[in-house]
Amino acid sequence: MSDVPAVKAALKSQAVETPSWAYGNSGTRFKVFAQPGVPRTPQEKLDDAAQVHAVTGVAPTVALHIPWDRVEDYGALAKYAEERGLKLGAINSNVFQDDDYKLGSVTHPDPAVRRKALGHLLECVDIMDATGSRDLKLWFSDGTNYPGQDDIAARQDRLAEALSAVYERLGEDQRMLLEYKFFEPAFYTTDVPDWGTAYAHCLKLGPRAQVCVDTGHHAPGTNIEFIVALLLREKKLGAFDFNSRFYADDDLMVGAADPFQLFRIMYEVVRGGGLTSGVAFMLDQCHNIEPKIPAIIRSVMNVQEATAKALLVDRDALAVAQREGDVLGANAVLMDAYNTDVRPLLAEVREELGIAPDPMAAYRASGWADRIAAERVGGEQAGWGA
Ligand code: AOS
Ligand code: ZN
Ligand code: ZN
Repeated sequence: MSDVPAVKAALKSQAVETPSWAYGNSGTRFKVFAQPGVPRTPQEKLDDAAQVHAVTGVAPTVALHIPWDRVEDYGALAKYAEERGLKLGAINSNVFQDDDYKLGSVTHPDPAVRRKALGHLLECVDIMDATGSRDLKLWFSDGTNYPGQDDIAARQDRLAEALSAVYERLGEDQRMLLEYKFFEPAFYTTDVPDWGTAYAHCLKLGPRAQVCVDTGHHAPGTNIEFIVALLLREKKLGAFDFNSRFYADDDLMVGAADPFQLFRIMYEVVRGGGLTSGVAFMLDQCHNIEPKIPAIIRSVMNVQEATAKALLVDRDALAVAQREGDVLGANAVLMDAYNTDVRPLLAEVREELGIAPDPMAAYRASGWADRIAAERVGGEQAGWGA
């Protein structure tokens, strides 16, 4: 049976990183529905993130996106975060929104565009130095739309060259997280389409290059927990971008579409030691119609619930059933954990952390939503609906 104090300790130490862009307005290509009180500055995004951390107790870091969070002084922004009990997390680069990147960024056929893209990635490492961030997250929209449009293998060479220049620039305690996505915006080839491509590049680069698994970036039916198990085993799982999807890269709240899948993923994380090996549990979501801060709180809670259930799996009983070839018994052990209502356990964990047992109610009671709606006028669009 599970050791409840150990389960609680693991839940208290798990940190979920929230993305700055989830606090701002975002939408689909059809419409951005503006919401009252959304942040107008990176500082206001941090103010909101501090509310999420205050009521959940487990969201102490915030991922930034450059240039959406561009400021004059990143050291000062880090200090601002610290004053609110937060730290700045992964720096997300952006080599997808300039006209120059129509045919790619680091894989573009024109060396001048490649140089520009690499310059941005290196600038992101400078920013990491100033913010004290550990992780650089790289997602490339690079790819082609038509067969013959460009040389598939040559693009891999160009990608490898840029990645290795960035890798060389990383400090000893910094990491590079390479994110893959099977399509969109490119519709024929994508230069980093899958975990295998990301893994192959990271393997060549070295131990400070690891893969980021965005849960919305796979073809329907893909067994994501298998990928997670394999990457963990190879010490190449660096991070998650958590969200959920019904169709493609929907960026809905994690755990909303398929909580069972999230549990299966978290079970592999727990089983593979990923709770303590530096894997970053980041959210990458866009809240288009639901209120932002409560949606982020809900997502953090969903990650915690899946983690709690994964921690409750009776590993000894599972091992016995597996050894004995007891197919149904083994499955039942897993399902027992999944079907446990972990909400009372998490309420206890929160009380032990000195916060209210129900984060949603605590946020509602805080009055923050009314305050920002009154004080902030003219909030910004996050940048895009990815
Ligand atoms: C794109 O689809 C991705 O999920 C990325 O993680 C992207 O970098 C992120 O949305 C912020 O730019
Ligand atoms: Zn992502
Ligand atoms: Zn995405």
